Amino acid sequence: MLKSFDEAITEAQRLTDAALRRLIPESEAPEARVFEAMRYSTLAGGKRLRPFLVIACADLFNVSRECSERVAAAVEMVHTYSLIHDDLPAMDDDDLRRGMPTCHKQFDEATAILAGDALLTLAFEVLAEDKTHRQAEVRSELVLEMAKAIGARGMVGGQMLDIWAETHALDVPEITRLQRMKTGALIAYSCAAGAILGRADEHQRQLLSAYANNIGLAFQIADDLLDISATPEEMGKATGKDADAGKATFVSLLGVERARDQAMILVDQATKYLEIFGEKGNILRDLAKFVVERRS
Ligand code: GRG
Repeated sequence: MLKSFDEAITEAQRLTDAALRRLIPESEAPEARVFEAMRYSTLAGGKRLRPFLVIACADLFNVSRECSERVAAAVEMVHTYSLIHDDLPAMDDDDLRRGMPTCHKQFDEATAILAGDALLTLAFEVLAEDKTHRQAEVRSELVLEMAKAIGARGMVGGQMLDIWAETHALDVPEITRLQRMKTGALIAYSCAAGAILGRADEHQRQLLSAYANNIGLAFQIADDLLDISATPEEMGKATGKDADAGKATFVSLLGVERARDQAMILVDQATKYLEIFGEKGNILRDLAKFVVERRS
């Protein structure tokens, strides 16, 4: 029987949390503090959107949950590392994340840097382990594509551009490139990972990649809209910081109405790429809508 969207996202959250608890054990060793900080930040909640994408895309190809939940947890580790480092005084200097003190506030700066580093490294360890997929070729592709998505040509490069944008006025194509790298690349990897695990053919991979690129941008536009309309309580973090810093966003460049329309167009386009998956694509269709309708 096909699951409802709410059941599917709750299940993905449960699987991801359980995998994270298993993969980041508590420690009694003198270095326990770094494990504590890793668990603190990864288990602090969050929508688990990226793990959900991994699991939902892998489900299209009937991948076992033992495999997809490990990749989902690895993606969430990378996402959490990026949040921990983004919150540091040298970057955004934020006090609140997921409704709780940021990692460096709860622990200290050095511990937060190390917890981020350790999560990033552990993610690659998990992807490379036998349990993630019995075929070494699949594991190697998961590792390679992750490295490409989050390095200087992907997420880290996007973050560098974001810092550069503090002193340079960006136009819409430039903001689009920045966001594709900063947030879009890990979202795209989440979908690609499901297809890699499922040994999808080239056509299926291209369709999922096009779907991911569209929802990645829609996600960012929705985030820009929430940044000016939602409360810090709803978002679990400070809001309005881009506007205060005079930074260009999709909303500042397009205006609220056009930004909202553009997000809806991207969601419509995204769902068109799912046609070949028939009913099995329903969860991903609902997920595309959730990305723009969410309140946090
Ligand atoms: C490598 C330091 C470093 C940063 C990489 C991705 C990134 C750049 C920084 C993360 C900070 C940030 C505000 C990114 C914008 C994208 C965004 C809204 C992230 C929050 O993702 P959600 O909404 O968060 O999925 P939850 O808490 O639900 O997981």
